[in-house]
Amino acid sequence: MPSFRNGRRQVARLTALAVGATLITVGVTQQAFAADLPTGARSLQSVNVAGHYLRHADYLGSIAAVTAGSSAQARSDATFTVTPGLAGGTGCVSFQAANGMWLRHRDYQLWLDPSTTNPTTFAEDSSFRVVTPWIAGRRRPVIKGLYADPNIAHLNGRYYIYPTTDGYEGWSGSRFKAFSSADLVTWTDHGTILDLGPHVSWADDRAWAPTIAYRNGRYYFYFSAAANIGVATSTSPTGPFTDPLGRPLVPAGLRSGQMIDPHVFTDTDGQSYLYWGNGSAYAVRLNPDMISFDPAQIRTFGLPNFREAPFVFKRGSTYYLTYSVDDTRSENYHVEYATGTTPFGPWTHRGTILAKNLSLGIKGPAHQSIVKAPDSDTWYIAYHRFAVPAGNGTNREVTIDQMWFNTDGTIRPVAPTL
Ligand code: FUB
Repeated sequence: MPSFRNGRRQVARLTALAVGATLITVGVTQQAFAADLPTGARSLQSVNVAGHYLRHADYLGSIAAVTAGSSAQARSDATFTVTPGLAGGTGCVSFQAANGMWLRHRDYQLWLDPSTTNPTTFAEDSSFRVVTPWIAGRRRPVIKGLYADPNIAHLNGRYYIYPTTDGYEGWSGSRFKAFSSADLVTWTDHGTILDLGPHVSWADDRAWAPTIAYRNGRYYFYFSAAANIGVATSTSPTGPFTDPLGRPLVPAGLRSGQMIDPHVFTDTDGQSYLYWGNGSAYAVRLNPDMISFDPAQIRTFGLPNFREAPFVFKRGSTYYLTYSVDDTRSENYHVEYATGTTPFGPWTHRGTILAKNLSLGIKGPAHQSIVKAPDSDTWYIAYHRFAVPAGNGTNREVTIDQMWFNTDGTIRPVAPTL
């Protein structure tokens, strides 16, 4: 076992620790909400030194590289049970190691000690407040609760996410909600924007995978419902949305596979395209009214491994068609992509950009959507994964990571983060 008795310089870097879905900073006075408190066993990954975790060795804390291939001892040393703070008080936590000792500070260094050490100060020395972080960081999941299939868009000066409301057996949810944010960090819940029961006459359940588009002062909300695709419109991105057709835009059975997972891409010339599909990928030009198209003009693409969730964006003159592979119930659900020179391809398959990371407990990360920060070449990918730590294919959560390009325009594999 390596020694970490190398003084306070290294230990002093431990100012900010990512704990599960919560960013913790030691030493700031503003408290977080009690609901944000992490509980249970966690590993504490450094915010600014990738792959390094808070670890104890020889009773001294440090940050150390820990991977799935590390020894059982190293992985155990990097696991703490997060408990209500021994010193008491809202937003206060303590960290107990697997050997029963507690993380505490002594002479400004971090130590592992039994609770019998210095009984007068032990509780305070081994308690830390959950507070507003010193450095920018994102809370995961970005939307609290069970949501999936996030469609992220930048509209009217704000970011919006339109997800599937998850947590229902058989994905049988019936309502759509919207969330918005100025900074991708703090999200406002706008509540239900479309409820299949009262608002849609032709479907009552399987409210899945919506997408949004804007044209001429109106917002167009495309959604899957009972394996059809519908469209609803509003003058606001947060609704209320109403169904102008009174029937599906893409009815079940129009083509092979489920008529689900719509996405609308609007090209720089103003032409909008509807993409959708499960099993087969389809695309068609939308008419200028945004609520009709010529069925004779539907295209289908042969995309390797395509399952569902086609999402197209354009960078420079290159069109990127991203899509989800495998089954959303599988930890292997992941994102692949192809590039083309037009919105209809031809498509060149480029491989995987996002997949599970079991060393972080990240499973099934896919059903992606991508947004560019305004006036920049900064790109973000929103996607869902099995809720961490105990989710599955119907208990999923939404998160966002930055997405980078190589100089040749290919997309670098996204490192999914907690
Ligand atoms: O959320 C229901 C379905 O699961 C979506 O339509 C698929 O893309 C998959 O994520």
